[in-house]
Amino acid sequence: MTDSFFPQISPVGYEGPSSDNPLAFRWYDKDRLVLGKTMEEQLRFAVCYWHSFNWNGADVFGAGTFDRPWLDPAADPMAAARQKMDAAFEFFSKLGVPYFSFHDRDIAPEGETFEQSCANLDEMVDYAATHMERSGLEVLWGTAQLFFQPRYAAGAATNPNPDVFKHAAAQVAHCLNATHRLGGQNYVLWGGREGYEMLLNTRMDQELDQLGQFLTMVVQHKYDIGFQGAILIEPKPQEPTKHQYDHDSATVYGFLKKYGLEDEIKVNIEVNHATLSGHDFDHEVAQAVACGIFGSVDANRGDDRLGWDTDQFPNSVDQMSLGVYQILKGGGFNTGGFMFDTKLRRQSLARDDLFHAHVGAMDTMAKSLLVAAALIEDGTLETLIEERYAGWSSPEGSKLLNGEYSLAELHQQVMTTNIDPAPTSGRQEMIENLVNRTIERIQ
Ligand code: XUL
Ligand code: CO
Repeated sequence: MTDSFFPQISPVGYEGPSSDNPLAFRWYDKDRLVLGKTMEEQLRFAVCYWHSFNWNGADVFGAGTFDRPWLDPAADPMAAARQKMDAAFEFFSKLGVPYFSFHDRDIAPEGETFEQSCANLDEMVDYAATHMERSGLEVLWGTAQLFFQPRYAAGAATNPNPDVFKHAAAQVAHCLNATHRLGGQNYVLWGGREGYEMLLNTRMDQELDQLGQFLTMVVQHKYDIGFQGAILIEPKPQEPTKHQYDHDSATVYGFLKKYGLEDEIKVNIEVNHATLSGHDFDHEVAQAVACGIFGSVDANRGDDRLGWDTDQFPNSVDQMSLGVYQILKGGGFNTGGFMFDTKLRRQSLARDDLFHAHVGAMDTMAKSLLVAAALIEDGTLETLIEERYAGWSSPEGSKLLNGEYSLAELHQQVMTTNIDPAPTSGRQEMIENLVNRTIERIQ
């Protein structure tokens, strides 16, 4: 183990809403009961390894700004990977999150050959296992990084070259094994380049079949090795490619149905990917719940003025509580959780900035949980919905839904009985006021 990377920071504790301590939780009280579970069990927070420890602050216009000694290109790659892991576990433990998530290439460097890359990963998985044993941290999800290396420039599973497909399959097999070995709760596939830059050089039907076959093999492998976690696709409409096949939850559901995978794969919804696809976060959750494929959440937001994936820390209770409300209505998390796929701003280069960012994000999500739970306990929204849809619970409503009428029979019925329904109020402003009052009232 290397020396402390965050020597000035003590473990972050809960001090309540009146605390002025910037490095204390004001809302995240992990043992507080909310709807019958502790906040820790409801929220299932995870920190991501990549933006927090494997990114030096470089962007497309400028060099790295962060102090991350293990990213020094002159360092021995495996020694640097261990130093990075020591710092990461110090951070996870002091912050007090129960989970972390990783890409294979975040925790271990790629070697000269595939075999060497696998050996590096296995060695670092052993090292992670000792850190996890000591700290009690667990893996929310693992994932293979199938988008950085130039071989994946035209996609991984959807590459025009079958050898790239093979390479990606081998990498996923090894990473799924590693995730299994660390007791991961889920395995995620974000199709970083599974899409196209231009249609004129793309055989779309072929690429979709490749992706369907690839995912079928991933599911088969999960059963072969006895992995108990969920397989999740992370929808995103574009960036880095012009168009990505896993556009949003509805598109993913249609794709899963086409390849017979709808009972095997769920979605990992990212808040800003929802925004980029033209939806609200709560819409994406409700859509996934409606299709029975809700899995987990990447809780990072975008910026209203910027059209790309800024991966900012969530800081709006107004926005997040609506998403958490849909999650709770859908029964809450099972294997999923709130993962911070979040990036510091490039100028946030003090070591404690990483703590300030996560403390604020966890408090935002914790307060959003309290708001969503209060809306459920209050029951007004559910009552309004019951009343709004009451007609569908009547015998006539059931007959309609069960297909007991034909279009011609309904034509005849409306003609003879002159059904002439009047519109009723949707109560939108009243409902918006109720949400605002609930946010004000929370303590
Ligand atoms: C990219 C993104 C990824 C996935 C994991 O937009 O969200 O970090 O979460 O590959
Ligand atoms: Co993500």
